[in-house]
Amino acid sequence: MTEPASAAGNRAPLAAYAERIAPHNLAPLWDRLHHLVTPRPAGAARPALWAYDRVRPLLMEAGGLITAREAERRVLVLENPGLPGLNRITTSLYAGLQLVLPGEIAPAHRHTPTALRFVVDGEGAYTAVEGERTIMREGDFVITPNWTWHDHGNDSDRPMVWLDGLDIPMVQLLDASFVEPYTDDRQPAARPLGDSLARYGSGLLPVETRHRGRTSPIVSYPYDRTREALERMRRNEEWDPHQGLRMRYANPLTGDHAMPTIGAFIRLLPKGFATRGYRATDGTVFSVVEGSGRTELDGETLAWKRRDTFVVPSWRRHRHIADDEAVLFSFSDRPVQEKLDLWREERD
Ligand code: 1HN
Repeated sequence: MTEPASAAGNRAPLAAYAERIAPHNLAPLWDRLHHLVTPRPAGAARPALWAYDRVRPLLMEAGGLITAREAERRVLVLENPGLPGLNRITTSLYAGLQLVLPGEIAPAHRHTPTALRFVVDGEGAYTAVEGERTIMREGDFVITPNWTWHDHGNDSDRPMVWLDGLDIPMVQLLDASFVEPYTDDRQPAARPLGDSLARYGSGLLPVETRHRGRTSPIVSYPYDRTREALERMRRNEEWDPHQGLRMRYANPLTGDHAMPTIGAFIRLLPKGFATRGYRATDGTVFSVVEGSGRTELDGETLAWKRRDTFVVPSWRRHRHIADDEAVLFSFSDRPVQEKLDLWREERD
């Protein structure tokens, strides 16, 4: 057998071959293998920070240009600078900052992506999910399970801003996107305020009712309860050198993550605390609830303060340093990676 030309360093016949097979919808894997399966995560997402004091005036300006009703959702998409035009903050997640002005409503609809809201600024607007209204306050974590009717409104006298997190890129990947408008702007209130928290959030569970779906039945995890849980745990000084004190929002029916596709976490870092180097495969979005500090990644520093949003991509080694006592909310695709046996972490 004669040696192929490529062994002698002549790649021209291979290039010609690749061109010739392309019209047949064929491609040589040997040209692509090393990009296709990389030795480590090699996504294009970059670390980035959105300082709230910069974004807020721009969001308010949008408030003068378009109503929540016209926009359907008046949101500034937080687009990762490494993924321009893709509406992604990480490879697998969408995030945006949403503004609802006093007196406005964002009309009811439902869709197959799952959404979380994390309240950044303001108090008194509501989200209604499947007939249950919940009044939103800073630091509250609110869930809209996929294919549930939801609308927002602001009956308070202050603008309300929250961080939206959705699994849209995952739904796109699976090509399973559906959206439907409700027949009315608002859905009727079918349950009293605080109903789901009362039923499912007290360490007790209703025996006779059956909840459907994989998402937590709790619509809102209010910040006062979250903060109290952190405060009580801190008394035992349960500091993990890599995490500070970190807790996970859970589905009380299963103990699993609160949402099947998005994991949400809250963490307390005492003043002056510096976490040790850490990396994991779940690219993570952070919202600063309290305090200030910085996150150091190899070669980059993100300096953050209250209400800022920042992102640490997959497998980027980083450490958080708190200047004051800090509380960080975060979310990622960790539940999906865990279910697929893909999730990894590395601790220095
Ligand atoms: C959506 O329904 C909301 O309900 C927010 O507030 C952001 C981004 C893309 C698609 C649907 C909301 C969204 C969204």
